[in-house]
Amino acid sequence: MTKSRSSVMIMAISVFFVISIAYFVFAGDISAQSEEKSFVTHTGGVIMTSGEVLDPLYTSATMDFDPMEYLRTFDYGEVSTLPDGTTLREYTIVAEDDKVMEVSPGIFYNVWTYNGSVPGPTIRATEGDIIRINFINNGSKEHTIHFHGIHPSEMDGVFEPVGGNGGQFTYEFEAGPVGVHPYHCHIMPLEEHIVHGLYGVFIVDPKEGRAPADEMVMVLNGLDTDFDTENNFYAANTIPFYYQHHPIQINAEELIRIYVVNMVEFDPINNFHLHGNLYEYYPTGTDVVPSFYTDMITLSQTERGIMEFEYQYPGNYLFHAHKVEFSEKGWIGIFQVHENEEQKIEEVEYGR
Ligand SMILES: [Cu+2]
Repeated sequence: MTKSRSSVMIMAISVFFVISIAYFVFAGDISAQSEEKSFVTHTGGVIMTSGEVLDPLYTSATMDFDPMEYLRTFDYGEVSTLPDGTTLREYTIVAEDDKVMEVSPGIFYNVWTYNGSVPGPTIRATEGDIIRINFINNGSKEHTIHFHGIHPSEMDGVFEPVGGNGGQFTYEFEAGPVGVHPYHCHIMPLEEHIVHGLYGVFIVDPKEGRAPADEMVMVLNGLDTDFDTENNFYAANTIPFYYQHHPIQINAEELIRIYVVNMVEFDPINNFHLHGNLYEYYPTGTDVVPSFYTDMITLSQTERGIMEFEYQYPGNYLFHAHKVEFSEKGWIGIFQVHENEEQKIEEVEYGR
């Protein structure tokens, strides 16, 4: 009895020592997984991982594109006044097609970019302003910028391909009509040039403006990371699940305005469902009076509009594609609604 008990003890102690030694011997290898490593992509490029392959949560420090910054950034251009008093807004947009981005842990994707990001900058002007885009193509292929909206044929970015390695073209036109419009490359094969990321948002504000609001831009996009003309990931603003891991902070009793543009290719539809609320919807944003009050819109390719809503109750609310496959592959986010402090003060004073 005593003998077998002591042999069990000896065995237990031995096992403990073996595990401890194994830990000290192999611990270096385990921690090495979170260090930077070089990777060979399917196209033969050698790149470094961010070292975040064990952590699916992204932060702006570990990637080139910050969806939280993109969300509320509007580019009004270099502003000057023409002799006739018209406002001129000048932009420089550089296209490139050799960047690689880690779009999901361990998934590297060759992005084609306007000004180094997908989507490109959100260009914003007031109806009647003159837009001048100095376009430089530093890519290896021909690219253009095709704006949706009203402009002359030669400014349409279709029949004037701009050559790579420094080709230039100046697009100039009057901003209009009022609304939210996409812009994208229009070189064939079009699908390829769009899916890799050459697109962005162009907002034309009405001269009288819209009501003050917490404004944001959401581009609904898909990522075909294995080039089989089917999307493997979906997102609002490029990084799958980003706004679920990093909820968008908003206030209750405050007007929220979202400029939403669907740039998903391959799948015929996309949609936008909001939880715990409904929104006023302005298709294409061309009117200042909403067309519907709903919690669900369906959008085909480049279909877009403006959503407006206010939350009544604080808390966390999902927004996502109700095409559930898309939300399960990344197109999902959370609004974290905070109590509006001003509103709270008014409520305390009320009834005294
Ligand atoms: Cu292109």
